[in-house]
Amino acid sequence: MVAARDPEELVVAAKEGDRAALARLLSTIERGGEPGRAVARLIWAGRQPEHVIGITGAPGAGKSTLTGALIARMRSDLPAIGVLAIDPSSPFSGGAILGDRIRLQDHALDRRVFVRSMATRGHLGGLASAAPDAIRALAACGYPTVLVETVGVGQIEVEIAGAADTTVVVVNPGWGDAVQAAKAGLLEIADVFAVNKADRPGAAKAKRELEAMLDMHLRPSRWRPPVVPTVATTAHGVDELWGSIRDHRRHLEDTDQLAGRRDKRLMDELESVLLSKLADRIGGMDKAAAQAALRSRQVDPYEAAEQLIEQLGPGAQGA
Ligand SMILES: Nc1nc2c(ncn2[C@@H]2O[C@H](COP(=O)(O)OP(=O)(O)O)[C@@H](O)[C@H]2O)c(=O)[nH]1
Ligand SMILES: [Mg+2]
Repeated sequence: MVAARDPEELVVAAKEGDRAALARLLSTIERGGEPGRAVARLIWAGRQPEHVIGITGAPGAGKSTLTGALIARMRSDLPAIGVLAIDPSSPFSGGAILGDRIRLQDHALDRRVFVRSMATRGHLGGLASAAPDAIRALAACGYPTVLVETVGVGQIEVEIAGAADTTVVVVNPGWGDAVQAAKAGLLEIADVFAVNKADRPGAAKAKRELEAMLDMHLRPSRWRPPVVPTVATTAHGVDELWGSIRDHRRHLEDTDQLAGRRDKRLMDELESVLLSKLADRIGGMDKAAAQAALRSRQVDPYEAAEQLIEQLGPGAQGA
């Protein structure tokens, strides 16, 4: 039963294993506003995520297929898995979104796998703050291991991918110059590389190129991302991929980096919430006087901005 419920009832039901309630709870988070805030507050104190695994890469690289194959493999080691598929909102990807849903539905009947798509529609800033809440909600409701599929193209997507404990960057053979990965910032966020579609020519070359890139750019003390060839469609290499993901998780724990990463993630989250709140308040400002002063050249843009910032002072009302 999913009649209108208040956030508290919804959270209680979702924590008790009511999947429809969890779905509604995630929708509430996604919509944001005061109900989203209320849910996020209730979830905050709940069970924390144990392992957040980001799967990122270009559209069509095979992220969803690989996610599906990984879930199947992970299920023999883990009691429950949450999946957050962050869909690009561009009209070009309408088909891909549908495709994702169908592939991921292989697991829809598995009660211990919870798959959720989240759209980036319109408000990217909103998504950046909704994703951590959604991950916490999945963990609090019995899915402490969470796979997050994102398209590693935009800044926000890379940020979300980088917010995982372990980030898998999916590339393909013939994807050619690894310099592109470096440019996209993917080299810094990769903890594991999957060279997917290894059934196609050029897989060994792609692996060699990536290894060479790592030789050049990696600090010796750093975790060296394993480069794992996979064929997501046949699950070839998926066992090794899961092994590398677990190795990385263990490495973080053994080197006391897990807590540090999570702390950094939380502080980043604070920054982005702060920035979006400030942006809201800046948007709502009465700028007429400062603009007039600027137009008549009484003040320069810096002074105009400083005058406006004073409006945000102690007396200013919150957004
Ligand atoms: N040949 C081959 N095709 C694959 C492999 N993995 C995925 N695909 C295909 O690549 C296409 C895109 O896959 P999808 O998982 O939707 O990619 P995503 O956009 O990164 O999520 C689909 O047609 C898949 O069947 C693979 O390992 N080998
Ligand atoms: Mg996909």
